[in-house]
Amino acid sequence: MLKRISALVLAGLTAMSMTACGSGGGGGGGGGGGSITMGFSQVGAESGWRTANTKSVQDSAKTAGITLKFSDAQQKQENQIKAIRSYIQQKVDVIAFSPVVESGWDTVLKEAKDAKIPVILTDRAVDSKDTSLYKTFLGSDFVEEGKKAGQWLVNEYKDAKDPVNIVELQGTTGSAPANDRKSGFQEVIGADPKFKIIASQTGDFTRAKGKEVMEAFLKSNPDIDVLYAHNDDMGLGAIEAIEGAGKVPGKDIKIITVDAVKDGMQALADGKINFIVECSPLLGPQLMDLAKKVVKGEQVPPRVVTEETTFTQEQAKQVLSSRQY
Ligand code: GYE
Repeated sequence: MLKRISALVLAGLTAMSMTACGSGGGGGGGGGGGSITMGFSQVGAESGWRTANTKSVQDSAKTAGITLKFSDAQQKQENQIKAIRSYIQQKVDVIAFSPVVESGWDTVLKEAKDAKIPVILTDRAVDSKDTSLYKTFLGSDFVEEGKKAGQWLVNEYKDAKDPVNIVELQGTTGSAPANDRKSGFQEVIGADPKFKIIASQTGDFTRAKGKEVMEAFLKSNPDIDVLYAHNDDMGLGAIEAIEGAGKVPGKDIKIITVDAVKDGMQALADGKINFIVECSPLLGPQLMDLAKKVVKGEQVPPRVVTEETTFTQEQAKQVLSSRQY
């Protein structure tokens, strides 16, 4: 008798969880009893931005009651592909990921689509022609960020007649933020031939690589006026290299970075960085809202752009104490 009752209860529960997951066209089975399971493949832990982003995703999943399966790809696409395949196998309800590079995703995204598991891109974009492979893309407009960096420079040097020698520390090769921050910046400064990018190389978005590459730049280019670093961490590494070479960051070499994480903002307030373009890592709450909607089968906008600002040294001093990340 007892056995029969528990068998019935079990059957009932299974049916419940199947309807709960089946209703959204999700994988089904991942989150029982109506709760959602999200598989999230993170890029890595390369920067202060990334750490804040991971925390935002984990905290907001908890708040939203979403079960999170999290994996760190250590900046390797093959690890992300493996993680996504394992989420497909585990039949999670929704997959979210931040693609380390833009290209090479069609096959695995097709596998998710065939398994009827909705995919959300967060933070970085893919270059897939078939936009039906994902439901939406939540994140910053990186071209716009590059343009803002360029506009500050154009304004700063508006009266200068001499050439302005710029070195650029690019983000991870092939990543959307590296591609777009470069092209947005170039578009703006390209209008005036006095702006010259005399060296440009990847620093992989890390402090250590930023320092190493800046040391090499300093050795081969005695006359650097400006450093444009695609994130704060590379800029902070470069500051160490500049100081090591006996120059004053922010004065001898003007520095523009992107992100506005606490350490970057501190260096800006201290006068070592001249201008920071904000890129918000706090994508978690919006990501969870979008996940709930796509699992329910609701329509979501194909692109959700994060709102962002810029900071001068004076502005950094004012907001530093209230910075969340
Ligand atoms: O700017 C950088 C991080 O994809 C926007 O990745 C993100 C970038 C961010 O490593 O610090």
